[in-house]
Amino acid sequence: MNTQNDKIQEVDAVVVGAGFTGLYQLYKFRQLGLKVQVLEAGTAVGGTWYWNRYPGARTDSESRVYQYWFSEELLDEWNWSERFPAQEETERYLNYVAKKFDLEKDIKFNSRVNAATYDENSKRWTVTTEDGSAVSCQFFVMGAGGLSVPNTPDIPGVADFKGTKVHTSRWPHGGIDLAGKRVGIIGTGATGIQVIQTIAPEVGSLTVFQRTPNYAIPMNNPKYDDTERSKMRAEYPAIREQVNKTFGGHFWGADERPFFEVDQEEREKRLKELWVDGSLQFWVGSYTDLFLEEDVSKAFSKFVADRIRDRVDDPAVAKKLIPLDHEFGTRRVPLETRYYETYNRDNVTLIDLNEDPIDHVDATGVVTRSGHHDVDILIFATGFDAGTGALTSVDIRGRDQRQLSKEWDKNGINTYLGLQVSGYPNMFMVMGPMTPAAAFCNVPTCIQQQVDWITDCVSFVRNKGSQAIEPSREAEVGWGQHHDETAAMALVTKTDSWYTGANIEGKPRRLLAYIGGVPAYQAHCDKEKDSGYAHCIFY
Ligand code: NA7
Repeated sequence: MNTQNDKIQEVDAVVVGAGFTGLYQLYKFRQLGLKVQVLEAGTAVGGTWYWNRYPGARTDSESRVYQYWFSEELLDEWNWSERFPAQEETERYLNYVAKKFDLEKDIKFNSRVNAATYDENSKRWTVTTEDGSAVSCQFFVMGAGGLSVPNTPDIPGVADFKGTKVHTSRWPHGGIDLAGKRVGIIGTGATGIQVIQTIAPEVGSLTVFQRTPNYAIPMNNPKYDDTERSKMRAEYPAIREQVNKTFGGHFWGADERPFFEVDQEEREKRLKELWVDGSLQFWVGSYTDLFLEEDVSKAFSKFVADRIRDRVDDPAVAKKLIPLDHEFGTRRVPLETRYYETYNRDNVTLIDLNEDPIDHVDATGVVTRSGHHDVDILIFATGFDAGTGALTSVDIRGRDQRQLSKEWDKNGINTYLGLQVSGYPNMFMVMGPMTPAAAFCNVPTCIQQQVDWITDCVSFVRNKGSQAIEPSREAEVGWGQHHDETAAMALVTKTDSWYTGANIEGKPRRLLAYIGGVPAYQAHCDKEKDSGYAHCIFY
């Protein structure tokens, strides 16, 4: 191994990433008495909330569930200011956690991991970073996030653009002066929607290049005062239990009665109530068969489309904002704040790329079939290489020099419980593919469960006197089959989106996340643990 430093740092565990996962994994490994090195590409902690500092960035999960549960003191001390916190607040929270538990001393910043190699003789991993330094460890945890590798489409002429171009997840720390500028934005997913509704009043003009519209729900985001926070704290013990019992890791469960078997008056009343509630409950916590039955998702689509029409002045624009190629809930449903009204503004233009596609970008703007759109700033809200991107962008080599990215490319993705891969002993993934965490979960709920599982597993290996663990190939095949069977029932599998890898050219199409729900997933994980990791091989 060629490294800059002669002396390779030796630790028990390396954790990649200092976001929600990395901080908690470090805390938990320390409790086991492990020497840990966290490697983080950014200059500070925060992960998603460090990188995604674009205007309007905020969680679509509620603050009461978008947090850690491991410390009563932390739960007592931290005061959430609103129901759906903005990026700055969540980033501040994670910094607070890092300081409170003195985590930063074991985190190396500016350290982007580019390779990790397993040595069968020593049963250790060598993890290297772009600056050439290396760390040797027994346990290797990839916690670099499921949505962390930006997807910037290769549009002809982009390199010629003379203005400012930026991907939303690489928004500069000093911000971008947008006042009065001519801005173009490509992408209308959850991110694009947040940017568009936020910057429209500030910019000179905003041209939105939309390929696929989404069904979005109006966010109801009240501020919290001390009274509200006390009420919320009293509910924490119940919420902490509940998050692991609901399909999506939030605190509300869905009605399991078939939608069309519920009395019409009752279900209409329920939809209206959920609409006013203004959260993802309308989607994930309404009716279970919304995810399975097309006529149910069509009924939801109609409900939402009617409301979009009510809010957009120009019927021709409203029509473009209503999806034609998919039904409600079959792609990630964003929350919005006056997003649809944004299109009533004189300074906002919607370009429907289906009828007016982008031809190329030139020095001064974007050229579509209908002509030239002058822009000073071009924003790419074009999403991520989700689920697998963070794993395949690192050169990970397991036993016999096998290479993870090549294997997945050739054979498709294989994992056991989305936590481990056969042939890669002592490597663990958090938010990896084939787990609810990869898309269908309130992320902190799933991260905490996975980190707890990994910590227990590592503890077991050490107590057993073994040096390494990996899942059997049969276990991996079994999990893959179960994953695919579950996916086959879900409507999301039939729709193009990052959920199925369809947003990345050449990426094999397969539902990335496990859609059996959080309780079912956790039961599988618990069973493996309780069996003494019966489907794993020990060295
Ligand atoms: P998404 O949801 O993947 O959205 C990306 C958007 O960018 C979407 O509207 C895409 O259109 C559009 N896109 C991507 N490539 C192109 C090209 N080449 N031309 C035109 N438009 C393009 O990413 P987000 O960042 O919004 O959200 C990701 C997740 O982060 C979100 O679901 C939350 O969980 C948090 P398309 O739909 O592919 O037609």
